[in-house]
Amino acid sequence: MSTTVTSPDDELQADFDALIEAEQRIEPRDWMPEAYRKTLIRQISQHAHSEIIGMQPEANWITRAPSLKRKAILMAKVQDEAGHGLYLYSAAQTLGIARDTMTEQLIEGRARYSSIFNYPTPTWADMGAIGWLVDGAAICNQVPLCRASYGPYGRAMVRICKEESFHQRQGFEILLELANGTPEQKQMAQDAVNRWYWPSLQMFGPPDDESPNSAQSMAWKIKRFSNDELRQRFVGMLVPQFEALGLECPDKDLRWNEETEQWDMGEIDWDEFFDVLKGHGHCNAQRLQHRRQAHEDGAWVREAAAEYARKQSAQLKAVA
Ligand code: BYC
Repeated sequence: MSTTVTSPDDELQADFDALIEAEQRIEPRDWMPEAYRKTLIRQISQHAHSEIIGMQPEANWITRAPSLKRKAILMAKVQDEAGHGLYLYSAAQTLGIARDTMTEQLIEGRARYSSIFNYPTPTWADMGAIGWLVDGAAICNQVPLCRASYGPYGRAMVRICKEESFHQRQGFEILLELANGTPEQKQMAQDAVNRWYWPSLQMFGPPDDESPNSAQSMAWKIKRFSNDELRQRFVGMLVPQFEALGLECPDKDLRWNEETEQWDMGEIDWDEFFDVLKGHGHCNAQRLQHRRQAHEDGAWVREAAAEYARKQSAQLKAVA
């Protein structure tokens, strides 16, 4: 009689597969394949860096917001983004990577962050376009991530999505006010939307047939939908919102296709996208330089916090 010999690793893999199959969450205490851990670190750290770098284009307008109310809202939004970065760095730390390592990878230019944050923000309407389009795309991408198979990532996403919804509405409202203002204000809103529309579609990542990570990430239930599926969903959401704003969609080829029941879109400039990923966008160098400077300027805060923690722990030991 023959028996099937299984190694301890096979059993662990089988337990992991069963958890994924049953839509259960993988938690930091659970065994996981090394490739799953690495994929999560790649995506979560990139996501965290995006939140942190993403503070810069909007922070650029805090001192120039057109009213006290707008300034308070923008400050709250930018602070929210810092919070998102911190939840996500914490989620990545549960996978065994140190915060310092992730920071080093970012400031040395070895880590990715979303392509979208390498575009400039020359007018106030850019604050509206970022909130509406960039946070809008982020929500579309992140709502399914609330069901990501890795517990700490999915849970961080729930809170982040609630805050992103507020961000998206405040952006829409800025644009609505401008679109209903003077002809110059309406034109400023249209120009900003023209500049942010295509990069916001690129946020979802390359087309499915050029997305090397999607298939495995979907099999592991980290990603729930493909890049193109989410891009479709996003465009479908925008169409009635363009009408409500009274602004024109920059994609003149956009059509609903009755046969495929999909949006046929104009050509997305993927050469530009890959160029930005290589570091050649308008603001790549500036964003990294600014982050590096902020890190250096904050050295004394980190040193003071470490010294305070050292004294606290010495005091506790003395009492014990
Ligand atoms: N930008 O195989 P693929 C926010 C890379 S912040 C740069 O499809 P995957 C906000 C990709 O990493 C929220 N790189 O990859 C903050 C991969 O390269 P590597 C930002 C991109 O991972 C402040 C390669 O291209 N959201 O909302 O399966 C103010 C091939 O791609 C991009 C997130 O970070 C891109 N756009 O799917 C306002 C979402 N797209 O890593 C707002 C979390 C692709 O192999 N991330 N690449 O060297 C994800 O959902 C997924 O990682 C992606 C890509 C859909 C982005």
